[in-house]
Order: sequence, then C-alpha cells, then structure tokens
Amino acid sequence: MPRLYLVSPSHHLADGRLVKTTRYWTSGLTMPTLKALAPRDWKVDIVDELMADVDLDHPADVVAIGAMGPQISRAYDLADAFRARGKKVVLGGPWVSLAPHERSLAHADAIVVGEAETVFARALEDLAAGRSAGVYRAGEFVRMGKTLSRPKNDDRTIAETSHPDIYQNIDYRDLQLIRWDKWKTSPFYRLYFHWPLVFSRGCPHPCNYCAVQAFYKRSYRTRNIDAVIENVRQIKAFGGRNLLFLDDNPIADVDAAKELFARLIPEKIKWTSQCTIEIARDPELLDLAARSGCVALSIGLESNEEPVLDSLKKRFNRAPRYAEDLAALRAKGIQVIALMMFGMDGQTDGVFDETLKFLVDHKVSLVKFFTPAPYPGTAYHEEMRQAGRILNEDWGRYDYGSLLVQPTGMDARTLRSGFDRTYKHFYGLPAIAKRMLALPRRNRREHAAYLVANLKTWHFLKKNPSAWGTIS
Ligand code: B12
Ligand code: SF4
Repeated sequence: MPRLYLVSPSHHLADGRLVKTTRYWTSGLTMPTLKALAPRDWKVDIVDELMADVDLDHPADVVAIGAMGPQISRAYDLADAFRARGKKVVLGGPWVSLAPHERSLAHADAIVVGEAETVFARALEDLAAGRSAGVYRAGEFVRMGKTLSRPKNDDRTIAETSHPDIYQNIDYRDLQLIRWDKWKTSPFYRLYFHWPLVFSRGCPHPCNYCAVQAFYKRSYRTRNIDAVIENVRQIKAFGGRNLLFLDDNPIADVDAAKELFARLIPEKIKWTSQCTIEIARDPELLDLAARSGCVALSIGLESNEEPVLDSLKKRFNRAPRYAEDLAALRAKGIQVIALMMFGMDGQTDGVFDETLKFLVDHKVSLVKFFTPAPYPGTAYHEEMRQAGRILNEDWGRYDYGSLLVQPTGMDARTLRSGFDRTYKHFYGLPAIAKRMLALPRRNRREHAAYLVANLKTWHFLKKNPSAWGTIS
C-alpha cells in the first residue's frame, strides 16, 4: 500500500527559533482535505509541526508539504531534508501557487498550483510511479455545491469533479491542533478550542494586497447548506459547540449567507469567522448572524482614512461609516477583532495615535496590526517590486509585522516604534478598561473570555515588546 506523509510546517522567529506550541485555538482543514483527496488505497499520516515533530524518516512514498506566509522557508528546508533521504516531495498551497514556480521546483519533485481537488491524486500516482509532470496546475475551479460567481480575468471554468464537496469526506479526528486529552477533561479548553469548518471559497473583492483574490481570481463559491449543517452536526457529536468558519468572506453572497445563518439558528452553536464590514450594513443579515450564534468577527478595517483605503482598492470599506457599523455589531453582542495596517502610503507618524484613539473610542475587543506584506502573486507585490521598494526578499520573514516595504510617509524606524507602541497601548490596562469593562447585553460569557484574552496579551507584551512574529 503506498504511503503519503502530509506535513504542515511551522516557521522560524527572527532569532532563529522554530515556533512550537502546546495548544492552539483552532486547526486548519488543509491536511484533512488533502487526506480525503488521496486515492483510496493510500495510507495517509498527517503532522502539524506547530504541535508535533516532523519524522524525517517516515516510510512514505510521497511527502506533501503545504505552506502559507513564512512557513514557506521551513517548507523548503523540510523538502530538501526529505529529498536528501530519497523521498519524493510535492509542494502546494496558496504561496507555492502564487510565487514563481521555479523557486519551489528547486526544492520539490512536483508542485500543485491551485486547488488540489482535480490534480492531487494524479500527482501522487505519478510520483509513486517515479514520474513527474513538474507542475500540476488545476485547470478549473471546483464547483462546491451551491452558488458561484465566475472568476474575473481568468479563462478557467468551474469543474464538475468527482469531489463536488470534499469537506463531506473530512474526518474531524484528523485535526492536528486539538488536544484530545484536554478536550475530554477541561471545560476551559472546550471554550477555547474552535472547530473549523468551511462554507465558501474565495472573495469577489479587489483588494490589491490580498493573496485570496489572487489565488481565486475573485471567484466565489458556496457549499450546499445541507452539507454544511451535516458538518455542524458531526462537530456537535464530538461535543463541539464553538465553531470557526475558515472562510475569507462568508457573507460575499448575501442571500446564501442569510440562508446559512437561518439554518444555523436551531443548531444552537456559537461561531466566529472573518468577513468584511459589510455585515454591519444589512440589518437582516446582521440579525440572522447574531441569532445563529455569531459571537466574534475578524474584520479587515485596515485604515480609517479613505485615501489609504482607495490605494488598497478597498473603497467598499467606507471609513466614515465605521462608527455606526461598530456600534451595530456591539449592539448585537458581536466582538470585533479589527485588522489594521500601518506603513501604507499616505500614513504619516500621526496614524498611530489616531488609530489607537479610534479603536479605543469604539470599544474594539482585539486588534491585529499588520505592516504591508507584498505577497508574491498580488498586484501590490508587483507595484512595490516595480517601485524598488521591497526591503526584504526573505520569505521566512513574511509574517504579521516585519518591515518588508519601504514606507513613504515615515521612516522605517518610526514605523517600527509606532507599531510596537500602539500594540502596547491598545493592550495596556487603561485601554483594556475603557474598551472592555462595559458589558454587552448579549454573549456576556464570550465577552468575559475576550477580556481574559486582552489581559493575557497585556501580560505577554510586557515580556515580548515586539510580539508580531508569533502565529496568531
Ligand atoms: C486556518 C488558517 C491558519 C491557521 C493554521 C492552523 C494549522 N496549522 O492548522 C493559523 C491561524 C495558524 C494560520 C496562520 C497564518 N496564516 Co493562515 N490561514 C488559515 C485559513 C483561515 C484556513 C486554511 C484552511 O484550512 N483552509 C481550508 C483548505 C481546504 O483550503 P486551502 O488551505 O486553501 O487548501 C486548498 C488549496 O489551497 C490547496 N492546497 C493547500 N495546501 C496545499 C498543500 C499541498 C501539498 C497541495 C497539493 C495542495 C494544497 O488544496 C486545498 C484543496 O483545494 C486560510 C484562509 C482560507 N480560507 O483558506 C489562511 C491563510 C492560508 N493563511 C494565510 C497567512 C498569510 C497566514 C500567516 C502567515 C499570517 C501571518 N501574517 O502571520 C500565518 C502563518 C502560519 C504559520 N507559520 O504557521 C494566508 C496565506 C497567504 C499566502 N499567500 O500564503 C491565508 C490564505 C489567509 C489570507 N486571507 O491571506 N492560518
Ligand atoms: S475583502 Fe478580504 S478576502 Fe476579500 S479581497 Fe479584500 S482582503 Fe481579500
């Protein structure tokens, strides 16, 4: 029986340490999905290096490694180590798909470009038989069940495959980052761990820095809602009640999202996800989301300055509406995790204090700051490359906060210190008190959990003033 070893690498911190953790709040579905796509007669093992060590002597016929962001450097190192031991290696995922293919092919026997559904099994069979086509490119996007919007500027069609909804075949026991021992014994861990599931793929928006729209060419597909509800019930059968939709934007097809949320109400779950601020502007959608158990959303506000949003091709965010939008979300008891960028063109050193004031005034629960990251394959990367402004070509540093692009509105040192200072003040005790002490009318238990998360971050930042190199 041929054997496949699926590896999700970790990444290195700037000081060279490999990031490891003993528990993590969720688990991706990439590797369980690839397992479900392997031919039936293959024996498959999965390892996530965040929690476990990679076995370089695993008796695999083929090793498949996926990578996002800074994982790519570690993925290349592991690929080299496996190949030095005579193993066949295939690389895939959004980074490998979007970056120049020769960079990855220097470390692998084959690469998968795009969604694995239509090509992965063929790549595995070829490699096991000692052949390789080099690049296995998904010629089509996969029909996922329900609605679709066609890709923009792309001649790929939507494929009818034998895997119209691969998520139905996922075995949740394969999740690598769940601590089953703690799951069984600790109610706190049950509150902490979020079970992953998927409703849609892609996003139709044009944000110029975004790897998702580059990877999916602005196509958007949702699953059949019966199949999603089936996943919800599978998770509930394990005792899971806190769910995380891994989608990039589950509300992009508003009608489909409303149907999903309405169907989730009787399931009595709690869920979180990321989506655009547009959710706050459709009262029916927002109400259904809240009633279906939405307790928190990561939202890419990015900037509260219109010209900056314009330059990101994110005009739909409409900064002047943020105050009203955030109030609407708060009124529904939905915690907002704001994603904000520092160092974009048009931002000067005043941006730090203004952003801090805005976030505190509007009682944002958590924040993640980002320095501009020119991910290969995005329009932003091309723009910065042509302008000669990319400061760092070491992909292992493409994390949340390394300085990768020469800023224009301030010098690099001001950006670095402003970025760290704003984090420190946002998670300082006075700001936490202002943001978190007024209890919402709904979801008080979740609010308390987010208060604890704030206090933990405050504690962590006291010891690690530049905390952005960490995974999430
Ligand atoms: C869960 C998740 C995480 C988890 C992962 C936990 C874990 N280890 O299990 C956490 C929170 C740790 C994480 C962290 C980061 N993430 Co992340 N993450 C995701 C998320 C939300 C879901 C991934 C998933 O399970 N998807 C479901 C599966 C089925 O889809 P998929 O992964 O796309 O896989 C399909 C194809 O891409 C392809 N494929 C993917 N991998 C491989 C590998 C092989 C070998 C093959 C053949 C095919 C293949 O086939 C699959 C089936 O079609 C995605 C967004 C998304 N919606 O996918 C972002 C995403 C993958 N993350 C991203 C990024 C940037 C990061 C960070 C770098 C963020 C940061 N700035 O620090 C970090 C770094 C990670 C690290 N070093 O560990 C980007 C990747 C961009 C890029 N060009 O690489 C994404 C797309 C989010 C985004 N909006 O930009 N992430
Ligand atoms: S809204 Fe989010 S997921 Fe969609 S293109 Fe913009 S950044 Fe990407």
